[in-house]
Parts: sequence; structure tokens; C-alpha cells
Amino acid sequence: MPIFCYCQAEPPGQDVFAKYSIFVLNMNAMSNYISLAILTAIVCISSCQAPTGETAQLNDRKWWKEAIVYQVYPRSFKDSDGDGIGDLKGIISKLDYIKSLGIDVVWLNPIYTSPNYDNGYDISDYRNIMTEFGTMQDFDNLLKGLHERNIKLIMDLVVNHSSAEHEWFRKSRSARNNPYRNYYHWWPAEKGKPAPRFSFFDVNGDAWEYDSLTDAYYLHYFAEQQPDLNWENPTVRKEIYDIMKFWGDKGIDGFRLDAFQYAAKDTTFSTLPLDYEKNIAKYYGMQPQLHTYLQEMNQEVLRQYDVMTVAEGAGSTLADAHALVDADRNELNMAYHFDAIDIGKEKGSYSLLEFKRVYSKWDSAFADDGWLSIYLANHDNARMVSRFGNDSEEFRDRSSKMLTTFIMTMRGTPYYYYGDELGMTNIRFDNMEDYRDIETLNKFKKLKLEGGDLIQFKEKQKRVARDNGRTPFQWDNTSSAGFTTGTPWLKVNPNHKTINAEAQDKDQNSVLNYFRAAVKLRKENPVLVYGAYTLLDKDNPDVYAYSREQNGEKILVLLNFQGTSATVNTGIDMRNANVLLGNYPNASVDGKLRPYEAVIYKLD
Ligand code: TEU
Repeated sequence: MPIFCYCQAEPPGQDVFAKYSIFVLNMNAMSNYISLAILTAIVCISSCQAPTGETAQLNDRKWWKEAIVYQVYPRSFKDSDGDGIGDLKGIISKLDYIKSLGIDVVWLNPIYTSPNYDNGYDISDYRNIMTEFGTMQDFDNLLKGLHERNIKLIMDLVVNHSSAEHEWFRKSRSARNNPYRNYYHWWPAEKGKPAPRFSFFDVNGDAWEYDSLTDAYYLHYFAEQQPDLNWENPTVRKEIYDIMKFWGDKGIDGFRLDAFQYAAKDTTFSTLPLDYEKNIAKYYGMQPQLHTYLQEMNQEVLRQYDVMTVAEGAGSTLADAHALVDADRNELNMAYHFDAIDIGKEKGSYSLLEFKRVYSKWDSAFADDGWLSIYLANHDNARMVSRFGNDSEEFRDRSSKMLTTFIMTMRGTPYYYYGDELGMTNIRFDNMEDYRDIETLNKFKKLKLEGGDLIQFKEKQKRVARDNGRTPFQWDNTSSAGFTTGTPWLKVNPNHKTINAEAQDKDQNSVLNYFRAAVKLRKENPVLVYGAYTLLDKDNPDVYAYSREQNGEKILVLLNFQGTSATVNTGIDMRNANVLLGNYPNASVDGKLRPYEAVIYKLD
């Protein structure tokens, strides 16, 4: 007798009818039906179990999971008016180039009105465009140009703090009884100095700034010009939701939430344990009410638009990250953690085994629920080829392509940083005068005040300073790399003579065209988006090997992270392996890889 089980699956319309035929043996009537009912229930429950791993993810397809995000740092992309600073008209003039990359989302770093103490991450007017970058009309033209090319736009939402020049803060600091006072975190001086709070950018590392105007301290986790907004104040939250709706109504496609893990505060500002700075995400981040605010934001704003959301920072535990992005939380779509990007920042602390361990840990933790972003660089980090590859003349090309292969074959949404598609490298300034970044400059001042080792500091900045990742885009080999006709706000890397888009565009074997091929391959193979990830040969110190599998389709990825030949033992029969993409002509098919060799195989 056939039995039907009805299982409601998500998304609706893909209901599963499990049909089972059960044959009833000769037992007495009553016990027959009881045991039959129990049996049916067991069968049905097992067939209705929520699908796991790639099936779960495959059942929950979303455009932002299948997207490839290209991060444009507007200050350094293309200058259209010769003032040496990139701008919106400059980006508009390069939209066909961006389209040629095959990516489908652009993330723009902040373009709002700002005094630029932290390059736009100190906003003084959230509904206006920074003068150097252009006008609101330029923004509307940019958005239109992107959408005409089927490219979505996500904006940077910097609301953990504002600029100290924002009208809100001007009013807030003007008097203790000003209606805007509670828009920020103030501590009246008569209560004594508040408990210490570390600041990422403050010259004294002190997040409490004394303000004589009202004899009180205000909180700033970043620079003193970036006072933290008081998210505990519902009026502040309403202001921010209205700002998000302003941009949502303009038709943008998403928000990247800057430093948002720190937005909710424990306003008792009690004394923290001695070494709290070593785990700042734990003590500053993920305060319980953060989730209340995100669910409120989702209710008030996000669900009214077809937008994607990504949080910068995912707390200090996997559970923290899940709480931000799991589908049933109704908070955000994804978050990016710092566990991997921080590997190797301390000299000699880099190891491929640690790199593999971290990425595999996060992948398996998010195999069934939630979703991850995959990145190796952004505006807060040095260039990926200089950090995780090898930017010597001999290996820059191969290792750039190898790292691109990694980003485009991992599960999660790839975030790819402007210029990495050319293999742009660190600039490694010798002189502090060449730096423009508040983080590097203030840390240098702080170290000087403390009598620290300035030479060692300068050496370290050549490896990790943010300005290494912010040098102007290298369009061609002319004096300022085709970025500007004026004096660039930050020096152009002299290696633009050989590393530039114009040269690489016409060279089929260039890093640029390899990037285009890798993007195309990911777009044509959903297994690279949703497929199960399996780490292979995990203790191999030189090669990162993994497979991606979905509905019987299997892809193998081999990446040699060394400048020497290496062997990998995947235990997979390579005789049926078809090469889909490789960064060497006639890719290896025997597990013996050349320096920085990368190969993607389809396994039959
Ligand atoms: O960065 C937040 C953050 O966590 C920083 O500590 C960041 O990781 C650090 O700068 C790394 O060196 C965000 C933005 O991405 C960054 O550009 C801003 O400077 C910062 O917030 C303040 O808005």
C-alpha cells in the first residue's frame, strides 16, 4: 500500500513528495494500524529532515550568494577633474572596464560628505556626496550606469560613529541639555575619568576624549574625529533607518555595515579585564542588544528592499557569526570575519596549515546555515599578492592568479579588491611622509610618544599598512598611471610601468584575463558557489587542495602556495580529471605542481 509524505520545503513551490511503498505483514488489525501509523511517521520524519550542506544551501538560492563583489575604493580608482583624487565621474568613465570583469556587484567605500580624517569613514552628512567625489547627480548617473550594465551597487553604511563635524555632534557637544546630547556617549567629568577604553586610532590609544565645553568625556573607538553614536537611543536608530531608506529609495542594492559589531554598547562602561585589548571583538563587540537593533533594522528597512547586507566583523566566536547571518535570525545576509585576513600580520606568523585550518573551520561551520564572504584583501589591508602570494618579478603573475583561483572556488560570496585583478603590489613606503592613513600615522605618533622602535614599525608598515592597498589604480604606464592628470593624493606605485590594465587587457595570459576567466568559470558552475567543500591532504604544508561537490558534479582545486615545486596527495584518480582552468600552460595532471601552480579540474 503506497504511503505519501508531504514535506513543506523552503523556498515554497519545491515541495517534496516522498513516496514509499510499505508492505503490511499478517498481524491482528488493531496492532497492524498502530504499528503502521508509527512506521509511517518514522518514514515521513526521516524524509522530511531539513536538507543539510549543499542541499540546504541549494534550496536557499539567493542572488547575493551567487554574486561576485568588486570593491572600488573611490579615492583611488579614477580621477576625472585632475585634483588628484578619484571621483564618481571617474568611475562612470570606467564602467565598461568594470563590466568587462564579469562581476555583478560593486561595493563602494564611503562617498558621503566627510572632512576625511579617515578617508570618508567619518561622515558629516549622510544624505550628501563628498565634494571631492562629485554631486548627487553624479551618483544618480553612476547608479544608472551600473544598473544598465546589470551591475548592482552596495553602499558603505558607517553608523557605529559619525564625524565630529556632523551637525548632530556639533549640537550634542554644545550643551549637556541639548536634545542631541544623547546621540553620543558622554561621561560627565565630575564622575571622574571613565573606565579605560582602547581606541584603534587615537594617538594615546584612549577612546575617551575630554571636552572642556561641557566638562565631559565622549567615546570614540576610532579617532577622536569619529565619536561613537548612541545606538541605545531609539531616536538615533530612527535617524539611521531614515537615511538607509533615503538610499534604498534611490535604488541601491545593499549595505556594507562598517564596524557594526561595535555599535551596541554596555553603557555602564564598567572596568574591563586587564588584557581586554587582545580580544577587542569579545569585549567591544556583539553586545546582546545588537541583535535587537538588527532585527529592528531588518523590520524597518531591509525587508522593504531587495538588498544584500554584509557586516564588517563577525564577533569573536562562530556562534556570534551565526547569530548575525543565519536565515531564521532576520538580521543580515553575511558577515566577514578577520580570522584569516589577520594570519601572518605578525612577522613570521604565516603558515599555510593555519590558513587552511581557518578557512575550513569557517566553511564547515556555515555549511548548513548562514553564508560567508570570501576575501583576501580590502581597503584595510595590504595587497593580497604581497601578503599571501609572492610579488617578486618572477612569481607575481603566477601567485596572483593562484590567489584569484582560491577566491573564485571557495563557498561563499567572493569580495575582490580593485587592482588585485592586475596583481597590484604593496608600495612599501620608506618615508613616513608618504603615508596618508590616520591608522599608520597615529600609531607612529603613539609609538614615538612611548619611545618605541620606529624602525621596526616602519618595516612592519611596509608589509601591513592600509595605504599599501590604497595606491591609485594602474590604468596605463603614463606618469600617474592614467589615474589623474594632477598630483595623486597618494603616490602611484612605480611598478605601474609594467603592471597596468592597458598592457594586460590585450595579453591573453595576463593576470587580468585570468581573473576574467576565473569569474566566468564560477558563473558557469554553481557547484563552485553551493557545492560541498572537502579539504584534501590537509597536513600538506605547501599545497591547498580541496574538492567542491554537488549533485554528483565534482570539482578539484589544487593550489601551490610555495615558490618551489610541490607534490600533493589527494587520493583522487586524476586520469579522469579534465582541466577547466590553470595558471600554467599544460596544467599538471599528476599532483606534481610547479611554483604557485593553480589548477581547477572537473572530475568525471
Ligand atoms: O574598520 C573597522 C575595523 O575593525 C578596523 O579595525 C580595521 O580592521 C582596521 O582598520 C584594520 O587595520 C572599519 C573600516 O573598514 C575602516 O576603513 C575604518 O577606518 C574603520 O572602520 C572606522 O570607520
